Amino acid sequence: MAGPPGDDIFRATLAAVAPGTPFRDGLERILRGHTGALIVLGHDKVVEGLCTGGFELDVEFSATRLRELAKMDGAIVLSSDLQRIVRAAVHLVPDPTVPTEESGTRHRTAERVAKQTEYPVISVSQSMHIIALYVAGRRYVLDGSAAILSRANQALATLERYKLRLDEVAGTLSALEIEDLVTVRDAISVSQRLEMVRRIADEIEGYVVELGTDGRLLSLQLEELMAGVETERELTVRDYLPAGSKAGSAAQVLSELSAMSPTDLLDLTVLARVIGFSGGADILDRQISPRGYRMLAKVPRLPRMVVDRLVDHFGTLQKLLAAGVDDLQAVDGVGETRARAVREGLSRLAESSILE
Ligand code: 3AT
Ligand code: 3AT
Ligand code: MN
Repeated sequence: MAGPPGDDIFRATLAAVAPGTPFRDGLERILRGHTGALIVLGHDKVVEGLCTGGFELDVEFSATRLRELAKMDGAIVLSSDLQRIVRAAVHLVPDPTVPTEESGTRHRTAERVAKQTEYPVISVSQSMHIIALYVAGRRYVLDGSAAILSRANQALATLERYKLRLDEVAGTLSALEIEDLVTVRDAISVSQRLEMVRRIADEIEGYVVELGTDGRLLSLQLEELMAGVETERELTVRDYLPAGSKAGSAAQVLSELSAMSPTDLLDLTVLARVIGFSGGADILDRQISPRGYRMLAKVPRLPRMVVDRLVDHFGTLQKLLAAGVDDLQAVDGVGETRARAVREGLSRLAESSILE
């Protein structure tokens, strides 16, 4: 999923130090023992060039070893796969011109080494009693699971609210699609809500990573709320992407949607342009017709490839709704049984949508 550069390494590091990992166990031991630590999560020539003093170890990583070695002054250097402790009691000498906003020598060193080597660096502060992670240009304090869970549960409540609203606008869109009364506003409102849901879910995904073994329940709840959302996000764009638009392919539009600023995302006119609609102030009131991807995806047991072929053949949802079993069979991969299933599926969807 799209995100700022460095997001991948940030999340990967959070996962490596999440509750339930030996690494986190070691950090908690250091915190409880009231010693500090400075740990470099990777080793190469650049790191080696910053190391003076201390001693070479090259032993297998373990939580207790980490804690014992942290009792000494200096830094601990781990192998890049985090499986081995390469050096300990090292005095790190990073380039002093690398900017840092920290004050204590440990934290200044941590920030500089992270920037200079591009490996994540962890500091455990003896005086402030916190674990901080320096990675991809940012400083991130690792909280306890209780604090993260309370933030995560707030985000989950927001997701539930957003999801309810999404279900409302998506239901309205389905009803309008059946009657062929869709305007640009109706269609992109659904895309907007889908994107908002995706963003908050992505935030929760970050908490799941950070929580490690303490995030299992949260992960299940997230999965349940997000079932089918990603597909719907794609199909809505494919249904309405203007033919030959400058906006590019559906995949391009989707990645642009995820890159929009929160303010732009709230502005339906801006959103309409991103999806490829052009025109003046009345752009939102223009009538449009869906191709039928989103509706066909609701027909049970219809393979994606067949959905694509049906849309290629008929072109619009209205033509699909008007097609008889014989017409449907003209499409590759659609025999009589499947044609009946499509016919019945669409009729059922039409009835239930109008009743809403
Ligand atoms: P002690 O015998 O423990 O006092 P030490 O040589 O073991 O001395 P530490 O690594 O424990 O030294 O560092 C103690 C403090 O000295 C930490 C920091 O506040 C200060 N310090 C160390 N090196 C520098 C430096 N280059 N610039 C400023 N302060 C420094
Ligand atoms: P605390 O919040 O007190 O833990 P600090 O940033 O105030 O951290 P200090 O100056 O008190 O840091 O130094 C504490 C220890 O940090 C001393 C030494 O063991 C380690 N340390 C500091 N600078 C370096 C360095 N350049 N290389 C390796 N270890 C260092
Ligand atoms: Mn200090």
